[in-house]
Amino acid sequence: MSIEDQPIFVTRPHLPPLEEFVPYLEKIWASRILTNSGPFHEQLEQALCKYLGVKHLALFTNATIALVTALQALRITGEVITTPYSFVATAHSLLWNGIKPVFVDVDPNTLNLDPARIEAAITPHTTAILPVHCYGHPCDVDAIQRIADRYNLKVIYDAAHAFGVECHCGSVLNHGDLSVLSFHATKVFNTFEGGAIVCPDAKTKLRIDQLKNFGFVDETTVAAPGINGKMSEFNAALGLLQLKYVDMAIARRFEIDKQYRQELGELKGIRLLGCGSEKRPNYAYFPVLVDDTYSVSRDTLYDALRSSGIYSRRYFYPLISDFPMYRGLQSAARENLPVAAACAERVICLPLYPEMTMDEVTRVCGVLATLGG
Ligand code: T4K
Repeated sequence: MSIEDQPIFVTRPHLPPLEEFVPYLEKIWASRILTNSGPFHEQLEQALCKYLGVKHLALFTNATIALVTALQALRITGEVITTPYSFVATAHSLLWNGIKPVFVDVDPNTLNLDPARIEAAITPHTTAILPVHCYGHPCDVDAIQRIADRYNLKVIYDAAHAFGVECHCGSVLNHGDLSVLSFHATKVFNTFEGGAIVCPDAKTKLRIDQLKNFGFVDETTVAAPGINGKMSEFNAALGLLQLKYVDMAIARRFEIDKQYRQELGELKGIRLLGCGSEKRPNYAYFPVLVDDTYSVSRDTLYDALRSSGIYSRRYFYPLISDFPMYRGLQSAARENLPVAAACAERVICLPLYPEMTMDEVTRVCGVLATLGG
């Protein structure tokens, strides 16, 4: 198979040199501490707080369980305002808590929840807002907080894409009541599977730590119906090692993002999403929107890329509100979500990962240019 025929996937997880991981494994084997807040777990929580510039952080087995637990920790009930333009786990976390999602449309520039549309969706049952920093681009955190303060609502950010992102006032993870990160294989920082809740105070962190450990307060007391959301020592050890490389990985992502922008910037009908308002972006994804002025439809482009061995993804299509467990909701109606619906029909996330070569970027752009020319 020649280099031109090698498949290119939307992402490829960054991994450290295997030999550097072996000493961590030796420590685990020697101590026989495999999970339940072991030494690597504690070290990673501290190291991440420092790296991310946040006060408290609780590690989890993945972001989905972390989202479910974040809602439980703040005793959220009734209705929660959220975005239809996300990975399905965002809304699933509400259903797992018996909460009704209320979908609100997104801003056409950021594809994040549009603050101008939130107030109209608030009812006496609304208790919280669950926005997503989509593709790692910060939401309008100040506008969302103003609404939350006015109506006494909690804000939980799904920050699955926002590892390391800084907005105008430092880490974007310090906004809202809680933020949830994902360390899944496909993310900027991965621990194979993993996630975390960022929280502002030790009391909330204690409650979250209890909830992720079945609700145990001590050996004989269970205070709430918690879940098993704990991160194992294997994943935590890997996280410690990955952290040494994450700045390098983000720097490399920046170079690839730049190359895409140079090669695609002038291509008619292909709209690149701006970098957003972040002071420190993480270049988690490279979404492009295929407009009517492009020569073919989004799906024809998607198929053409596949025929060339390039496996882009339509994140986020279909909209969450179109899945069977959501589409009966009043707020899921298409007329309520015109911007999100249009973007879901037009978006393609092109491959972007630290080990991607510039030749591979050019190969991807070549397909777009040939079809569009
Ligand atoms: N909130 C938001 C906003 C999210 O985007 C996500 C997850 C969550 C919450 C929940 O987080 P977690 O509970 O997962 O921590 C992927 C991921 O599975 C998912 O984590 C992610 N969002 C979502 C956007 O993308 P798929 O179904 O597209 O993944 P998959 O397996 O097709 O992987 C994409 C490509 O990546 C593959 O074609 C090849 C490559 N790959 C993938 C994996 C898993 C590898 O090279 N190695 C791997 O191990 O959902």
